[in-house]
Amino acid sequence: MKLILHKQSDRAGFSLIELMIGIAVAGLILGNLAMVVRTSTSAVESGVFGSNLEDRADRTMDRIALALMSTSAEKLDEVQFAPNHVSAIDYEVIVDVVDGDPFEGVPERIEFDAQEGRIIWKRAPDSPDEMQNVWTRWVPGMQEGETFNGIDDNGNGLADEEGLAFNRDAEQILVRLTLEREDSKKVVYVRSRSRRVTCRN
Ligand SMILES: [Ca+2]
Ligand SMILES: [Ca+2]
Repeated sequence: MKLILHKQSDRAGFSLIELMIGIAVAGLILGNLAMVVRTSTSAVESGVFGSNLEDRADRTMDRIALALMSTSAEKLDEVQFAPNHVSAIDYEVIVDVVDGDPFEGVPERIEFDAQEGRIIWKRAPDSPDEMQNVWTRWVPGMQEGETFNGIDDNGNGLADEEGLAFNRDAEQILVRLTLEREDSKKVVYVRSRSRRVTCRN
């Protein structure tokens, strides 16, 4: 009987140590788990942030391309061949063709507002009837990989091109767009798009 009691006492002491080890191990596991959850949440957030910026770059490029597709390249004299480029474009959408001659609508303009980092679309620009719409924000002063030094740093044939840049190639217009945005943790995301747009004849 004595032996049995002694064994029970030993067993009780061992259980306490086991419990303490168990608590410590559980604490470690929970701590690691919390770290994993935090890391994955942060990865998901940064993934979402990056893909939102990509969507915005795609949508803005689609709108620019759609507008330029509806105009005639003959009217886009101000858009020059590389290495020259412009950051605003004036055009008129062809709304109809009468006896073979295009009938153009109201003048429109797509321009880069460098001060605010925005792309602005204007209908009837510089007139009392002017209407405008901001197509996107977060456009940096210069294209991705470009710095203001008189040379073509990013190797795209244009020197010191702005966040929105147009240049001409035969009857096509080359559009280049960079978006840049900082998240709450000061991580900078950059997304760039370029497209060759064929204008209507
Ligand atoms: Ca360049
Ligand atoms: Ca440069």
